[in-house]
Parts: sequence; structure tokens; C-alpha cells
Amino acid sequence: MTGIASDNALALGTYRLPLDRTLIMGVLNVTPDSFSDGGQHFDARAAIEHAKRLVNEGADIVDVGGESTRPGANPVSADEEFRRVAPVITTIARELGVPISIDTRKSEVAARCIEAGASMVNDITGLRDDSMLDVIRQTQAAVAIMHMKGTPQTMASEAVYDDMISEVREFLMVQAAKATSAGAQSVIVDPGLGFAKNGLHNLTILNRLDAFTGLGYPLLVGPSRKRFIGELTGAGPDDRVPGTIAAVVKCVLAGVPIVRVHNVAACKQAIIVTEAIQRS
Ligand code: HH2
Repeated sequence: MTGIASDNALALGTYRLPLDRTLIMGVLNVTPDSFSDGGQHFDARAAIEHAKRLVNEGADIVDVGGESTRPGANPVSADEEFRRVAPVITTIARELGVPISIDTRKSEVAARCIEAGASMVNDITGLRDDSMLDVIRQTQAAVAIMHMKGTPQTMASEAVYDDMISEVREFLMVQAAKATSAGAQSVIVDPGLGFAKNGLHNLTILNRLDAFTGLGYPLLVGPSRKRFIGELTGAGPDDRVPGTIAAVVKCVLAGVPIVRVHNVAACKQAIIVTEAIQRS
């Protein structure tokens, strides 16, 4: 598999994460307005405490974000975004012994966060901005390439496809090849649940994960607390953990190597049990 060490491990900076079980990327939003946990860890101290909790509960990677991507969220400048995440990244890097990814679409923020200790860029715009590719070229950082169309402000109206699975696959393959040529340490792909996808698109992706696990790059899937769970069940963001677990179990059964979730302890337990059943 591309970008994977011969020992079947995911290389993130100096870390090597074994790919023989589903890894957990724990979400840490240092924002006042994220759709499900906005404001909860907005000051650096609360964010660092939450990072510790994510790691204690079993997160293999901590994904730090300083700008919400929900439609209607307030845009923030690169300086403000970096100011929010910088102390959190430096402290996690120094104290927690876990690889850090920076969830940003701004190349300037990505570059500064890599310098501060992040080893992966999680780009929800999938390297559509050439300056982000330049940062990967310069730093050789790992990258997670997510599919979306338009921007968080316009994506709802862009959830229109002739053949959604093929279009998403094609985008991920083209962008992943660019990242590989740029020298990214590892390249991860993500179909982008909830980003320019309607409820049926999200369910179709989860039902057709085989279309993405076969691309030759480790797959990342982020169902956590997303709107499609609310549309199916009527649950608000805080009450969507059971629906999230259902999606995570489907990911494990489909052989997805990385899931991005807010509720690490609950999802970890579901992953352990699902994997044990599969092995038995
Ligand atoms: N989803 C969100 C943000 N970043 N990155 C990847 N690779 N995949 C995802 O599915 C994904 C992502 C949205 O969730 P959240 O971070 O909780 O919300 P917000 O963008 O409002 O901060």
C-alpha cells in the first residue's frame, strides 16, 4: 500500500501505527462553533485536558482543528486559527506521546502547525489549493485527503452527482497521486461523509466502503455525530453516539483502518468487540 512502511504500519512523523487493527483519530475542536462540540474546549487548558482524555481512552492520533467547517460557521484568519491551536499542539507533542494531525484547509496554518509538532495535515479540501501541496513538498508531512465539493458554505447545494462513488474515487486517486509525488510521508484518503453529500450519499458510502478500501491508500472515515444520523433518528448531535457506533462497526467490518470520532471510549469498545468477533 502506498506510503505504508513494509512492516504494515502507518508512518506519522516518528510514530509507526500498526495497521492490523482499526485506529482511532480522536477529534479535538478548539473552536467556539463546531457543530457538535463547539465551545467545549475553546480555551487551551480545557483543550489540553480533553486531548489527555482522548489519549487515555485510546485515541491513536489526535486531530486538532481551529476552524469549524460546518455551514454557516464564522470564517477565521490564519493567525487566529493558529493562535487557537498552537499551545495545544506544542503541549500534546511534548507531553502525550501521540501523533497529531492538524485539521486545516489553510497552507499557512498547516506549515506553522507542522513546525509546532504536528506530523499530518488533515485537509478537508483534499489538496485543491496548490500552496497546500507546496507545504507537503517542503515538509514531507503525512496528509489526509478528504473529498468535498465547493466550500463548507456552498457544499450543501453541491451534493449532486451522476455517479457519486466513481466521482469521489476519481478525485481521491488523482489527489493522492499528487501527494505521493510531492513526497508525503504517508497518504490517507477519506470520502468525506457530510461534505457535499446528502443523507443517501452518506449511507451509500458506508454501504460501499469496498470502493474506497481498494484504492491502495489507507482509508479514513469520519461518521461521528454527523447530520445523517440525526436525519435517520431525530437525535441531536450529543445524542448521536449510538448511531456513530453503528457506522464505526460497519467501518471495522469493511476493513477501514482509521475512523475519526469524538467519543473515543465508546467507539474503542465497539471496535475491540467487533474485531474480536471477526477473529474468533
Ligand atoms: N469531518 C469534520 C471535520 N474534519 N476531516 C476528515 N478527514 N474527515 C471528516 O469526516 C471530517 C474532517 C466535521 O466534524 P467536526 O470536526 O466535529 O466539526 P466542525 O468542522 O464543525 O469543527
